[in-house]
Amino acid sequence: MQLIMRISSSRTCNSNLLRRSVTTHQQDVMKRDEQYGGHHFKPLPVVLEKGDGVYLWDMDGKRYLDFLAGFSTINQGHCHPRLVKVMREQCAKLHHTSRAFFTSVHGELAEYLTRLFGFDRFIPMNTGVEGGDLSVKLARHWGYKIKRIPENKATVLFAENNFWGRSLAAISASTEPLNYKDFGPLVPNFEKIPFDDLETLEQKLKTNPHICAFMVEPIQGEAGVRIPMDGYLKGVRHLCTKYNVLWIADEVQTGLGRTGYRLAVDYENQKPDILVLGKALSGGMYPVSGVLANNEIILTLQPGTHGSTFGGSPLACAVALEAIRILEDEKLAENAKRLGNIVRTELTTLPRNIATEFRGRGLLCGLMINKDFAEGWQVCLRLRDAGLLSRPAHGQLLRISPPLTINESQLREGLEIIKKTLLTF
Ligand code: IF1
Repeated sequence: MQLIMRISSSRTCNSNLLRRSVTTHQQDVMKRDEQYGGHHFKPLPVVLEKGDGVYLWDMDGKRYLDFLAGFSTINQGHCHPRLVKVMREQCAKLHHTSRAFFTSVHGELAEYLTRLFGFDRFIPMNTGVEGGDLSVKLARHWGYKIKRIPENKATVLFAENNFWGRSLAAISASTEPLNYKDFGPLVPNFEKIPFDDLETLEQKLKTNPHICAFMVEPIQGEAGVRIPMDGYLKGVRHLCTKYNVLWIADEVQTGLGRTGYRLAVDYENQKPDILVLGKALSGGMYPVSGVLANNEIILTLQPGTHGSTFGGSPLACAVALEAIRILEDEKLAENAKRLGNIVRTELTTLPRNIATEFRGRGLLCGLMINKDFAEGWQVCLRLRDAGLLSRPAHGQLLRISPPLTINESQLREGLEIIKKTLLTF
């Protein structure tokens, strides 16, 4: 009974958020979702039906600029013709075999990625969290087999406020109670240290010889586009090498052109031991993630120690290969770098009573809306009405992460919408 009351009250609460500008047509769809779906995620009230490049359309044909890009997944833009073509062709030819057999496209992708990023080997998975999970497994395995850590003693370090997904391992690494509270017991031997703090990192590495890895995002995404001080990545590399600990870089959100570099670690020309990719690895066409590392790490895995039904399927590999080629051919990292500077120039002119802070590198940006001015969610509703879609992080940080295919005039159109909406709120 109590549960029913809670469900119905949350439904009423959500309905209040449906502004009049959303048609009853769309409201019906949202109501059905709320009735039959889980209530673990709160979508912005708009029902989307079509995407093309940097634009999205709702069920009623209203067009929006997409300034979220599926949480930095749609780097190549919606329905990129080259991706659609490969998806169709591979689908009609051979979509799945499982890794029980060889297919040629798996090796083609692995060869391309290892050459591009300078690692010996690539293991494909499906989602970002599986990539993170595999990287932790690899680090522990390396810890026992190569570093000779005593059985069950391997410890993994994480940065506070990290986010790498929702699995039990990922939430065990989380420092956000909403993610892990009442989902325990959690995975043991995961320790957390402050992000952007080399001193504490060295302290930990010095005192605990059983640490096998430090996993960190080069720029923390979910934490609110937190950019570390210059020299942090170089320091992490130096300390991990010094103490014989693997550096796992979670580039699921920051990688593949998003920050104006092929990888966010390229900003400081650093190379992690294990690189995790996801999201834009497939341009959002199909879930593809994966892990890159050298022989010493990946070859610790013997046949049967890891696997995935879908990971590395011909469809996934063909889509990922084309998605990466698009990023390279269209020089999307360069575009992100150039346009990111325009975003910064334009949005830092907003008065502090409206926006207190701008954070960004390339097209991974966030604008901190002053809480006394408006709630981030309300700003997103107004932006939606004005034809631009995004979401806040932590209530107040307006995410600005459009597809990397966006051109300057489309970007300026979006920035004008944001500025005008905020200045006439
Ligand atoms: C949610 C944010 C983005 C990630 C990094 C691994 C994963 C993610 C750095 C896991 C996933 C997501 C998932 C989604 C919201 C989202 C997100 F809001 F949390 F910050 F992208 F902006 N590493 N990020 O950011 O990848 O398994 O989901 O494919 O779960 O709420 P996944």
